[in-house]
Amino acid sequence: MKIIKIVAYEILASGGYPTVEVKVTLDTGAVGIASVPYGASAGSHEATVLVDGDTTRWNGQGNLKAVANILTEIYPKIADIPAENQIDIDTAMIQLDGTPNKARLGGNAILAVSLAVARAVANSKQLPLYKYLIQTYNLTTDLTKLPQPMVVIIEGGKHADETTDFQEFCVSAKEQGSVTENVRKALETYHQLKKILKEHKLSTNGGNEGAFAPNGIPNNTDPLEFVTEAIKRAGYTPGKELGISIDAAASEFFNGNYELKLENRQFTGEELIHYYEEWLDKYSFVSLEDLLSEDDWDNWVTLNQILKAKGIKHIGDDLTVTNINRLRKAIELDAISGIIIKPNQIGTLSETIACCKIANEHNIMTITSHRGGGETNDDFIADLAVAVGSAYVKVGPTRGERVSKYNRLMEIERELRGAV
Ligand code: 2PG
Ligand code: MG
Repeated sequence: MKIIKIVAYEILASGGYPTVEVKVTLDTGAVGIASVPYGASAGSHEATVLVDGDTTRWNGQGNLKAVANILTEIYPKIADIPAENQIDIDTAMIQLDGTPNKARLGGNAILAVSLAVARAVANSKQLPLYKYLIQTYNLTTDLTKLPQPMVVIIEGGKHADETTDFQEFCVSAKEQGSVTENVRKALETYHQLKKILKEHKLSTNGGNEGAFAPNGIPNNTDPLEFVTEAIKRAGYTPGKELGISIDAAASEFFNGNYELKLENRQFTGEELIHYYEEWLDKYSFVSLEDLLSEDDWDNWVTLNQILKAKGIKHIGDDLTVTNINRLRKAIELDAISGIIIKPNQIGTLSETIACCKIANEHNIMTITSHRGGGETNDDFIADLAVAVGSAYVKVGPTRGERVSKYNRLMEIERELRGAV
């Protein structure tokens, strides 16, 4: 299959700034369209989101340079590579960029092309995207176990103003079972949470990811009480059907020390670990993500031993940034038991899947995740999560660009179970 046309342009992401969308046409007539998100609390080791810096438009956040790079540099470079040779296409783009973090052409430019090519070929072969990914990357995924919902229901940090220092409190499915049923249980919990927040005279306004961002909350621990209570009021038992996950996004409140502004407290890494330890037997945790800053390796290792003993998954996000080198280091040090997967942290589909493969080989749980800064309605990550066998998909509970991911996951479940 040959790529005969690539069109690239800016579209609007959920954060109100542009992002890149790409439309690839093959000589078979098949078309693939993909767009890429951007983070609000992006780690410093992530691939670059190339923005224009031209303050006369979009406050400098335009994506015209990335678009131009696709049309003038990337397309000519990959035009003669067969479209089904996804790894070759991704490798060619990585080499063309020539920087370690895709700073020259932009991770946004490269990833949009990478995903759109994959989708075009899947369409051409008339395969569901997840099946095409499984085939292309020789994945040995057990499709009887689908990724389960990890639903962000309270958000703070960089995702909302005047609320918690920690970025996300999630309700996570604990049982394998049906994705559709588990999405329902998690969302029933979300609706109960609204009532509980109101009872506590807290606002139920939404944050970036469509979760509640309660203004005026006095500390970072109350959300754990509220989510526990919401699970119960929805008719479930914390730790049985549903559990709690946190993403502290600690790099965002680390400035040499860890500063919890809401509580007016400063901690060293060791002190912060003690702060967290007090929670561990009190709440039904499934996983804890980025409780420490992105380069605080020693404390990550200490915390991993503590969480391992409690059977709680310890998840790297800004620590690992979907990067095989950082994942390998984390595995060697025994710093994590799970990893967040976000294609735009690394910038090509092939590198993303390589990272998932290494994680799977080392028994590191994968959680495929949306982005908090600006998402699009593209539901690629749902197919990706299914293809690589992620344990969870982490997405917000409301807003079209979030629910599109759960809807695709449920559609895949219906397809696989023969209900469509
Ligand atoms: C995270 C993500 C998504 P952001 O830290 O896990 O929830 O946030 O995209 O802002 O980095
Ligand atoms: Mg995170």
